[in-house]
Amino acid sequence: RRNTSTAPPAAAERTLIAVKPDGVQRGLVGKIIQRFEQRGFKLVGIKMLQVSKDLLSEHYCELRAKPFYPDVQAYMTSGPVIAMVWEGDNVVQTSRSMVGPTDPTQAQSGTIRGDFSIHVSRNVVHASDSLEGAQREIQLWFEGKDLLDWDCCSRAWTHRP
Ligand code: IDP
Repeated sequence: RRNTSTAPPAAAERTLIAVKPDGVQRGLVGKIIQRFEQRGFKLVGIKMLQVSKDLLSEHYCELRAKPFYPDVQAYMTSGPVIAMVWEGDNVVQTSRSMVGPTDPTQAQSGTIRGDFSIHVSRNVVHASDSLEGAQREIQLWFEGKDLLDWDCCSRAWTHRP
């Protein structure tokens, strides 16, 4: 079944997760996907892309004026990124806690950033920080036809019926 819009089915929550160029180069894509799968979330879209400066400046519209933005732009456009949309109860907030704080020096072991990174400018992964942000970012990165509304056979074992 294919959706034409990027909106999730009723009551389903979705977020944008992206493995940044350092995560791809370091071979961490599988490990990061595994964490979301094993937590019980459902993958509804995935693609590899070279991020353009235009896409990045839309994505980070609140960061464009920051002094470190040129570094962020060089980093995020330096190689391929894996962009994903994950779905499930409370996925926005839960994935932020799975990813850990922006600055890896503040990140607990057990979080993605806490386990795989040591510097804010190479922090491996992006996760939307709010429901509104997630909707905006999913629309920016994906077309509705590329998000699949599918039934996962383990749903009844991870979600309340
Ligand atoms: P988030 O990725 O945890 O949502 P944001 O504040 O939205 O954090 O920042 C976006 C990205 O910009 C960060 O993940 C990080 O890669 C980069 N960044 C943020 N602050 C700095 C900084 O002070 N120096 C270098 N890069 C930074």
